[in-house]
Amino acid sequence: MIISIYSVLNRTIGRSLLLFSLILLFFALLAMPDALANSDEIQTQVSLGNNAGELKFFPSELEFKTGKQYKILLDNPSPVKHYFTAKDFADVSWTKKVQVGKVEVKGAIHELELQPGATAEWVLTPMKPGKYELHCSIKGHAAAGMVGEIIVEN
Ligand SMILES: [Cu+2]
Repeated sequence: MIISIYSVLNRTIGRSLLLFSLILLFFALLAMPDALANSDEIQTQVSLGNNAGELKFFPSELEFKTGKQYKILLDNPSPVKHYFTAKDFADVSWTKKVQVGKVEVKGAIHELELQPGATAEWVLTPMKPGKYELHCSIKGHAAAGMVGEIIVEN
């Protein structure tokens, strides 16, 4: 009788402890990739034009490393709308999300259009080294100098 109570208690405590540790492990694993990603995320600021109306990217040359996660903070301080168009670069990158205000857009992204005063965050990981072109798709802007280069190194 005593032995059977002991074994039932032992089994119950053993199981709940096991369950408890499994639940802990589950949440730890759940939280880990996010924590790792956030601590490794590299922020890069890119302005599309400036308030003087210059047709340029600031900076016009961007450098990335493959396999690292970047948060590209885009803003348009100029009086006209602009595009951040880098199709080949986008093709060799894994986009986690594009965030605009409280909206997160997931999936493949190739270009972003920013209205005057707009900001957006593009979180991505470049996967392949190379030199990729960047331009603004608004007619006449690239010809006027609104172009850039994206360099991805291993
Ligand atoms: Cu433009």
